[in-house]
Formats: sequence, C-alpha cells, structure tokens
Amino acid sequence: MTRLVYVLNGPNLNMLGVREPEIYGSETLADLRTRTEKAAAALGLAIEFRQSNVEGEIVSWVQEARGNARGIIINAGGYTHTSVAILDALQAVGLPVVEVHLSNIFRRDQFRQHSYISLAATGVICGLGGKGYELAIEAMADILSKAANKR
Ligand code: DHK
Repeated sequence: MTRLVYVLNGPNLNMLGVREPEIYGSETLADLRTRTEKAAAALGLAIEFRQSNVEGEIVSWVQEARGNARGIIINAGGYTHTSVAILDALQAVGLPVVEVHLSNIFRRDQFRQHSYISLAATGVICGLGGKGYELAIEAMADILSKAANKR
C-alpha cells in the first residue's frame, strides 16, 4: 500500500523564486513540489503537497492528515516562530513530523531561532534549500519503515 505523507507549506512560500532569492534560493514552490514528488516516488511514498497563507487552514490540514496520512513534513514559514495553534494540532494528531526550512534559521534574526513546530518534530532540516525537502522525504521514509518494523 502506498504510504501518504502531507507536505505542508506556510505563508509566503508561494512567493518562492521572487522572494529574497539570496535567502530562499531561485526555485519556485512548483519546483520544490516536483523535487519532493520525485524523491517520494523513488521511496514508495505518495505526497499531498499544499501551501497556505492562512494559519487556520494549516491547522485544519494537520487535523485532516490524521486518518489520511502516515506523517507530516512541514515548513510553516513565519508561523514556525509564532504558532501555538499549529503546534497544538501537530501534537494532537500524533503523526511523525519532520520540520523543514530552506534557510538556516540559526544564522538569521534572533526571533527565527525559536521554533514552536520543533516541539512536535522528530527532526529538523534547515539551511539546505530545496534539497532539504528531498532529505525530509528520506527521513520520513526511514521513520515510517522503523515504525512498521516494530509492529
Ligand atoms: C520560511 C519563512 O517564510 C520564514 O518565515 C522562516 C523559512 C524560515 C524557511 O527558511 O524556509 O523564518
């Protein structure tokens, strides 16, 4: 059976390609989607790739993932540093979470160096641009295989 993983992207990630390319790179969100889909297909995962600028919509997608998906990969954009609501949703659904950021948030503004999302994440990948999404898929495939072996 194909294992489905939600890949959720937060605010302003729809602006990739235009938005501060020196920080976020020149790839568009569509490019990231293609990369992520290829990496997932190679490992036998299916993905549901989405982006929203609206916090509550992301909360609803996290809730929707429960029962539909095996895990969640999330780049919550600016909500990473502010959203107790997204953290609460991730903790409520209890699925494995891999957090990803294009930029190295630890080399940036102080306020970006704290992530609410990390409190729910098995691991965090940051600073590697679009490659981070491929690595997140690999990490999720490992997490899911280990969980399946324990059953
Ligand atoms: C994306 C954003 O939109 C920022 O608000 C975060 C993250 C970093 C990224 O690097 O992908 O601070």
